[in-house]
Amino acid sequence: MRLDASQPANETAHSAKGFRFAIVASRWNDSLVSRLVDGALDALKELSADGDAIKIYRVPGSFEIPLCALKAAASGKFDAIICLGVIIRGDTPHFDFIAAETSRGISEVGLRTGVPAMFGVITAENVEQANGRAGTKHDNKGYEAAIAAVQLMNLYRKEFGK
Ligand code: RBF
Repeated sequence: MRLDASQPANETAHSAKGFRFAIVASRWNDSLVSRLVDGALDALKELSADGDAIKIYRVPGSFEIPLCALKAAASGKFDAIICLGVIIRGDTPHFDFIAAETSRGISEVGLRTGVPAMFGVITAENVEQANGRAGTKHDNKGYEAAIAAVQLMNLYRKEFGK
């Protein structure tokens, strides 16, 4: 399924207005991660997020994303946490450990705090593959993660009041 800012699944226009966002992004593979951050910012702007509603936290690598995301979620300052990173397999077995812990940790943030934590971490075999997922709009996992965050927050607010 493709996530589209202009045509949400339930045909109600989703807005980011009034919601507060933390973006937690890793510095490892910085040139690619910065494109994910830009993609997320573009999406939030398109969905009318307030100018001062977005805070960006940079952490060393993807492995460090979950703890920073947990602290941001637990602070009560944000309605959603958008986690962005790039993990490239290359030829190291570290890939599997880092990728598994990062995804498990991000999932745990949402379940522990009730604050949606979006998985915008690219796990790729090589730089070319990662490049293709850090393009523009729907070819950018940061853009897609931000759209998904706004859809979720609107869903939760409508159905559960928060
Ligand atoms: N962090 C990433 O975000 N992406 C990577 O592709 C990545 N590859 C790594 C490969 C090795 C061999 C090591 C030791 C670390 C790597 N890291 C990577 C950094 C990791 O997420 C973390 O910041 C460091 O291990 C410090 O805890």
